[in-house]
Amino acid sequence: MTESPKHSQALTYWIAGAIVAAIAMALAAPNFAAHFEIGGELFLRALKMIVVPLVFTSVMCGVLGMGDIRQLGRPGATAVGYYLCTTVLAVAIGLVVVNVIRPGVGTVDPARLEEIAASSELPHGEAEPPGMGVVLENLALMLVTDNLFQAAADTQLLPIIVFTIAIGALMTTMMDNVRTISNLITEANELLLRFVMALMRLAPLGIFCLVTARFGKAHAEGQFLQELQQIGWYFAAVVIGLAIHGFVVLPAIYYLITKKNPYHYISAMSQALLTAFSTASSSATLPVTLECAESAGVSKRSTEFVIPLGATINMDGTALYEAAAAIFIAQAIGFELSIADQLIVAVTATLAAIGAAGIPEAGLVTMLIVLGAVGLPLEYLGLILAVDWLLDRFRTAVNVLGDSVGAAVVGTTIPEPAAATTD
Ligand code: DAS
Repeated sequence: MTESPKHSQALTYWIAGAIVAAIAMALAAPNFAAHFEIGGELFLRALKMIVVPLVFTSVMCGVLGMGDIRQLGRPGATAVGYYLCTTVLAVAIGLVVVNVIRPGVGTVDPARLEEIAASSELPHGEAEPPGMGVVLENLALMLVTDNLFQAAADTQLLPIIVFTIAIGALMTTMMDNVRTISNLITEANELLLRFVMALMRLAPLGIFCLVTARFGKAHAEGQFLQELQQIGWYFAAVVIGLAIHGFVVLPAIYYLITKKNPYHYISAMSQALLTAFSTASSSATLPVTLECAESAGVSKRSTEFVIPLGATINMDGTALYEAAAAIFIAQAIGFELSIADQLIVAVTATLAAIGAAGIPEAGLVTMLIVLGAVGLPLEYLGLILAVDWLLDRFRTAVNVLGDSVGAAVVGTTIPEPAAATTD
């Protein structure tokens, strides 16, 4: 399913223009911007509403498209290997950037620290590290749900994907008996992608409302710019790290594997990246990511399988941010972290990012695991709250870019289906 490149490019320009106009409106009339909240919420809900059925039909089509589940081994291993490598690289970039720039050293006023600690509702004092075993156990439990309908209601995509792969694998062993179901799922997938294309025609308006309302709210509160004076170097360090990963590391991996121009691919994914920035949600952006990756020529059998999985467990931007933020907090409160501590931060940031949901500010929640793992007092999470809503948008865009590059990389391991014979 692909749109005309010309139409798609025009839509991308409209979306980019809508974001610029929205930020201008939010700065010019922050209180008036609040009126657009309902429009943004309606667009966000329309995107979210189809995520669960689209993930089910896409992953199922991806598995059935392999023909034989044993065909899934190589792409599956490539996907997992790619996810781990890029997430570890992202964490390493986060650690290096924040240790070089040292944004927390001597920059935060001690009185401000006391104020943050006093106002925090989080448990005070050194957190009891949850232990690697507990973290791994919780990740394992995320793979299987005890109630599929509850998982769907809560948009818990990982157990839905695991269930779909299991059922799809079973179906590939009895295709003659399930041909009708298979055709039904394929047609439903086409229908849902058609819905996404129709919904994206409203994207400029929906994204304008979303961004205007959120930026207007931040500007009206006045806290963002005030905080930025205190922790501007932290904000800059994370954005620099995300830019290195998003515009250097991921394109390099894309080029090394596909031998194609990575920046053409990033341009083809721009609607998904702009949607990710506007919604701050990988899950809500998932329908657009699927549509853009297919339009960009990535094998459908790869996009259907890799992008939903990636949107759930592959979050490079979040991993980079969690590692950098933990080191920043330690610097700001004068908490000495040894090399061993920083390695623990690296490992837990990788695992915490895998466990983070594709929803707004999910990384802030799983950040507690990283802080707890090295005994950092949780109450100082308040140091980074005021700017997190904007950093979240940048890291979500990097998460989506990482998923998109992953689909292209895995696509090189999936043989194209044999062309239908015409005789
Ligand atoms: N907003 C999350 C996402 O949707 C990322 C994060 O919170 O770190 O990917």
